[in-house]
Amino acid sequence: MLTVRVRQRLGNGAAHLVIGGLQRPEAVAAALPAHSTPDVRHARLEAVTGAEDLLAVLAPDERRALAPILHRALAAFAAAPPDLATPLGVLPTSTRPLIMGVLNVTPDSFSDGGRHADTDAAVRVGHALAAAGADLVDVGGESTRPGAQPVPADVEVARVVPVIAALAAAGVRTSVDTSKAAVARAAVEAGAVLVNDVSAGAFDPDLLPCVAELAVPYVLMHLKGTPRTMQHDPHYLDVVAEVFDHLAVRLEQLEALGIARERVLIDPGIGFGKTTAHNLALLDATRELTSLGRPVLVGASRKSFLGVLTGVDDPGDRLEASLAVAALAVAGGARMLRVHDVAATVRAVALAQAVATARPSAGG
Ligand code: PMM
Repeated sequence: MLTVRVRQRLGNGAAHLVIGGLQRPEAVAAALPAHSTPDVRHARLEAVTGAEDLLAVLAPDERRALAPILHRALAAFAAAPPDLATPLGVLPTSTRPLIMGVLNVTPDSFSDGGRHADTDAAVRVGHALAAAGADLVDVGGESTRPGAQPVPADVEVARVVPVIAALAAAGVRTSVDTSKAAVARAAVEAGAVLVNDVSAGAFDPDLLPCVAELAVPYVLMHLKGTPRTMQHDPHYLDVVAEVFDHLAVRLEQLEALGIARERVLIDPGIGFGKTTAHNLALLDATRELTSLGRPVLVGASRKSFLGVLTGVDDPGDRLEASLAVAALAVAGGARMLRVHDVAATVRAVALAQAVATARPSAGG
């Protein structure tokens, strides 16, 4: 499949582009003028060129196929993405970065007491996240930490549905963090307005058809492997190119399954089958992901690479690093942040967003 990643737009109408899926990238590189500095790496063409100059050197069929993808990517790059419609009103992704507060309803997060006590405690935390400024409370009943074992669907439903129902009844907007169709369905029926799936539909073949039917927004995240094995020596030839192309291909597949692009957020999957170097390369490329024309979600809060970089073992003590990464992601164009420390992130993001929009031409 043809993919277009914009790395940078230059003032003279040219852009630094990476094109995947060309039939003969070397021949295209040879046909471009030297000042385009064309290069082919891992079968992808990289060049600094105007759109028309690039299209002019392609064979007619490939030109026709690439033109709409290229023009869409150039228009979308660094531009404000559209808002997202949900059953509980619009998520204003066009105007500001949104905050998704993390609410893990797993035994290790709410250890003592019976089921009812767990639910009450989780609902209280959900209210606190919303009061602190979370636009969405992301409720998950299965740990996706490295090494985590899967949980049966009925157990996951029993954990998340009462919490989502109670929060929704109180007017708190929730998403469900699940890769299972049965859980997604029960959660949306209980009031969740978005399905956040770390597997890109790879763990349960029924999930994507279910999301198409439920017609709610969907987070499409990149993950290499499974949570149980993903941190066993992850390897990429070019992590940014591979994550980007994976998301581009999956967006097409989603559309074919009836999940409109307009409903999808994309997420590079920080920490999911990635080393510290991979995570940093992806964070640095946040703006490039905007070429796909969808709001970018970044979930880096408290993750272990922040501990590696700062020498902080306890995830609860990684606040400063989490805030720094949130601010950098917003500066790079991220439009949703999945975080544990909502109040502090809201303040950090307000500052980052003020800088990002200070210049009238900054594009929101
Ligand atoms: N990270 C975790 C869980 N769910 N969902 C999305 N979309 N993106 C993420 O980065 C993400 C996620 C794992 O983090 P946790 O164990 O701190 O909840």
